[in-house]
Amino acid sequence: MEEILAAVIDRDPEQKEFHQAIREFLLSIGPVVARHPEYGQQAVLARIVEPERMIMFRVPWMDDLGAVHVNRGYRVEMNSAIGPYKGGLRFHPSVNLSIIKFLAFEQVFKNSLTTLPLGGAKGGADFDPKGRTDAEVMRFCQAFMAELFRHIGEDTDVPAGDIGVGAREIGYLFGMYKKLRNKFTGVLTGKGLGWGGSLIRPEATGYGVVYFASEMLGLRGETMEGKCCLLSGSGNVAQYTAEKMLQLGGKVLTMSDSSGSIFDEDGIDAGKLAYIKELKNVRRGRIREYSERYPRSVYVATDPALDYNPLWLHQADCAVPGATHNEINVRDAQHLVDGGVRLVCEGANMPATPEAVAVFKEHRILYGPAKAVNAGGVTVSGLEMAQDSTRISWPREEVDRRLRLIMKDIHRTCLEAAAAYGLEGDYLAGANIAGFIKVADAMLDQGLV
Ligand code: NDP
Ligand code: 2IT
Repeated sequence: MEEILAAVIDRDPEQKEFHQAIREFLLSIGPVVARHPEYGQQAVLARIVEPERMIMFRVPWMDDLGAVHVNRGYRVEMNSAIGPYKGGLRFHPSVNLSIIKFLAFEQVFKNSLTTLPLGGAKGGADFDPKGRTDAEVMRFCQAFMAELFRHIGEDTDVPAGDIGVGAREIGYLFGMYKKLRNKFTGVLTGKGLGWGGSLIRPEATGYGVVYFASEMLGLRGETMEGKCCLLSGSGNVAQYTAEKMLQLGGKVLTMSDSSGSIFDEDGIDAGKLAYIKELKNVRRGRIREYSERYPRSVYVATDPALDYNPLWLHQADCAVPGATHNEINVRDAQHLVDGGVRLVCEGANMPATPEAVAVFKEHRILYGPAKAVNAGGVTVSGLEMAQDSTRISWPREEVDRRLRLIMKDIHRTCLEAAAAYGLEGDYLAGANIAGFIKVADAMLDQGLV
């Protein structure tokens, strides 16, 4: 394990997020490799940490004033052992190769857990959609797809949304792909309902988070009913996590964006959530406006000088980070423990630092890792692909039923895989082990390719 990690670091010394994801994964996988010498003989680990293909490209585009901008586009095709490459696209100024590689790596094992035939990939660009007009976003998406189209396809690589890529961007990307290829296929997921999208896909990640959390609570004879929850983010994942929590009788106290967070002691109810959806998805405004609309709530602006996030200071039963990676550090984790939180479910990818995860473990917090907890999004993407290829669309209830069954299955699989290695109740180890074994066995079956 140490040799593999050292080689990864040596090869790309600056890719900190990628190292973090690999380190966490290798810590869980040690006992599996010890029990399966064939993995070592066939260098499965050395192969699995190296992307099958990395594409980086120039994205030149023109803003509304006629100025030319140049962004960098990425697609990291990590592993196709169990299916075509699959994973989201992120448009955010922080995007770099390290972040895309960590996300692609996590996606491999997440997709493996879904029970569907999906390989792992991730892509995006260091483009900031914030403050851009629809016309500018359209031109950027078209320029991005003008290169990406030659690398993807419904049986090759199927991108979807992630941070900064939602229904609007998927529409523009799909339109350009269709024009260039002269083919109407399920090459992207998260499409509009009238043109090949699946019901429940917008809701899927957030709903899946709460289905998973409910399974965890269920083992202790508890439900979401009456639970107070801290949520971060106010995008796709956070909105639908909140919606399902409310439906199951939970109380949502906080949400945030990169500028700050709101705390509403009365709870963010269905009406207030509808306001947030309109604010974020239609007006593309800031969460600060919530506190102006609902003056009993409190807004706290992000302070870069603080080494903790005030959002995690509030007392609650559950916490769901739903914004971005490393948003919970060791201090935040301690604040959550001190505030009475007993369950942490990761909506975002790698939102807790390794030190924060150690705090959860030490205090025996029920901790659900991202690659299991947030797998509902890509699960319904897989169901969208199935519907596209058969040209049939399933009713809402059918997609939701399948999503719920798969989240239940992932929960059970994590526990069983952990128990098989004497790590009872360790969801993190279980997710890594179960996700890995399926991919590793497929790689062995298929030889050195
Ligand atoms: P959105 O773009 O819809 O929302 C992202 C939210 O997180 C926004 O509120 C945004 O605030 C906030 N945010 C983003 N970056 C930062 C940052 N650096 N610091 C503080 N806040 C930040 O994205 P999603 O909801 O789709 O994604 C959220 C997380 O969930 C990501 O980690 C993503 O990888 C993960 N995920 C998404 C899935 C999906 O299906 N969409 C599936 C599984 C995981 P602001 O508007 O100010 O930028
Ligand atoms: O991180 C993720 O799982 C996603 N952004 C969703 C990927 C997908 O292909 O639906």
